[in-house]
Amino acid sequence: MERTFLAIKPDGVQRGLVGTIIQRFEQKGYTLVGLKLMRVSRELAEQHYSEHKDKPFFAGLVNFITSGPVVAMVWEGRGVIANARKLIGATNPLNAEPGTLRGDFAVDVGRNVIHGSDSPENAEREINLWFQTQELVPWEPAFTSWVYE
Ligand code: DAT
Ligand code: MG
Repeated sequence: MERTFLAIKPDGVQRGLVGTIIQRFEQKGYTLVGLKLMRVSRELAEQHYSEHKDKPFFAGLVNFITSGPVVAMVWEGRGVIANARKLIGATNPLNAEPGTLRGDFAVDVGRNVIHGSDSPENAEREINLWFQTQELVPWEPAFTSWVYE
């Protein structure tokens, strides 16, 4: 089953959106297999966002993601990588559709509440970067046959 890495950014935690965000993915029918509240080191932030290291917003992005606690998560389910991105919405919340997390809960691109892996390659890379294997908990929810045919 496919897995993706999601992180509620410091703005989402500070604004009390942790429960709401987790609920969205639970209600969709996806399965939480990893979860931790943590402060992000500069080293982890720079590795996580390494594809953006030459962008003008990189320094601000690293400062922001290290500025407060983050909720790091791994979610599992059919199509979860692409569908979590759809539930999250466009990078710039001003372009994010209503009904998406960024569309409903954010305004500025530098305060867009949540991160989600954008491809199977990045999902694998980010899960391995943020989580140890023993921190991930495989389990089969009782609802499985009511979500999957
Ligand atoms: P996403 O988070 O949707 O995958 P991304 O990978 O292109 O977006 O960029 C990572 C983060 O960097 C994004 O969530 C917010 C910030 N960011 C992106 N583009 C930006 C810009 N033009 N100005 C300021 N911050 C930006
Ligand atoms: Mg990205």
